[in-house]
This record gives sequence, structure tokens and C-alpha cells, in this order.
Amino acid sequence: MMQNNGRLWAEPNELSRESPAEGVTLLHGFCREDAPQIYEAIRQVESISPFRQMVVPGGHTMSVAMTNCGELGWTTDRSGYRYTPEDPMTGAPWPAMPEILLSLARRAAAEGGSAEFRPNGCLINRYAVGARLSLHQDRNERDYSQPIVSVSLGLPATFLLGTLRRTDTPRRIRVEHGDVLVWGGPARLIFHGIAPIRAGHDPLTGNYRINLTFRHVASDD
Ligand code: MD3
Ligand code: FE
Repeated sequence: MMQNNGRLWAEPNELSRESPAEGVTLLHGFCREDAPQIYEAIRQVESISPFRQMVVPGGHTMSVAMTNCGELGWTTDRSGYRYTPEDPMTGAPWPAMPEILLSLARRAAAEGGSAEFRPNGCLINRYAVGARLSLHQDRNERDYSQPIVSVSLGLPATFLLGTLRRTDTPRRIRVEHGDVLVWGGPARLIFHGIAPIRAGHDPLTGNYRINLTFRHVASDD
């Protein structure tokens, strides 16, 4: 491991753990070896509920393409953001969460200190070159007691790690293929985003970055 301005830089093929902020655990390379099977599971989901670019209430179309698996999937349209049991595009339930994804999320959460993580939804984001996600909070889950686990595949990205206040300048953190982050406790409601993806090629995903976020969404019953 090399030390650089107080930040630890992992060697490219090394596994390492960092805590870039309170409540955040970065498991560098945690799913690198399983990435081909994880990607296969995403292809399976996508064959049932395809990636699509959704429209936000303000009328803009998101640059990120999205789909979901699990009991509840996140969507947006002109009328607002919500979690639904059905894919509005197909009218059918979202595809079930593949076992390999569920077990990855639970193992990662345990490493981040949450042994009881029960994700019932997984939002899958696909970024083409230039796609970005502006600073936001994730509040539609209505249950903030469980963490969010995020998995990065393919092209690297600059993650914008903010605070609980929108106006604070976010820190920039590089996330790459195989990295897994666990966001719990005081980090669950921070503002965060993704800077525009830069051109590149990944052997597994081609010209895309793919991010999975596992969530426990409160259901109404
Ligand atoms: C911290 N996705 O889907 S993952 C999102 O890379 C989202 O696609 C980004 O933000 C992506 O909502 C970032 C890391 C992440 C996801 C959700 C969080 C960090 C989070 C929710 C609360 C706190
Ligand atoms: Fe988010």
C-alpha cells in the first residue's frame, strides 16, 4: 500500500478496506473475482426488465439508464419518484433478485457492520460515457435503519461524497470495477452523486459503468 497525502491508495489488484467518512466502508476489489457471474445475473434481469432512461418530475430525461430487481423497484416519471412492485414498462413484477446478488449484498453489509441486512430491492444504473448523477439524497425508502450497499462494475467513476447539507462541497472519491461500498448509520442520508463518466473500455462491460444499489425499502403492509 502506498501513502499519498494521507490517503491510502490501494495497488490496482489489491483488496483493501477504507472508511472515507463516518458510516461508510469502501471494500476495494471485494467482488472483482465474482464480476463475470454478477454481470451475467444483470444480463438476465435486463432481458426481462430492460434498461431505460426515465423522466424526472421537472421533465428532464436522466442520462443514466436504469432497471431493478427484487420485490420493489425505484422509478420516476413526470408525476414523481416512487417504489413499485411492478415494472411500469412491462406491467409485470420486477425480476426476482438473483441469489448471487443477494448473497453479495449480505456479505458486504456484514463486512460493513450490518449483519442483518435484508435488501428487498436493487436499483441497477447503467452509465454510458458522459452520463452523470447530480447531487441527491435517497429518501424514498422510508427506512433508514438498514444500510445501502453499492457495487461498481466496468468503467471507473468519480463519486461525489457530500454531507447532510446540499450546499457543502462534496469530496471526490474514485470508485472502480469490483469496488463495494456500504453506507450506513450517519452516512445513510448524505448528499451524493457521480461525475460525468470518462471515455474508456472495460473487458466485461465495454463502454459502460454499471452500479447496483441494494436497499431495504419499507413496504406499506
Ligand atoms: C449514500 N447511485 O442509485 S452508488 C443511486 O454510482 C445512486 O450509481 C450512484 O446514488 C451510482 O441512488 C452512487 C453509492 C450510493 C448509493 C446510494 C446512497 C451512496 C449512497 C444512499 C445513501 C447514501
Ligand atoms: Fe443515490
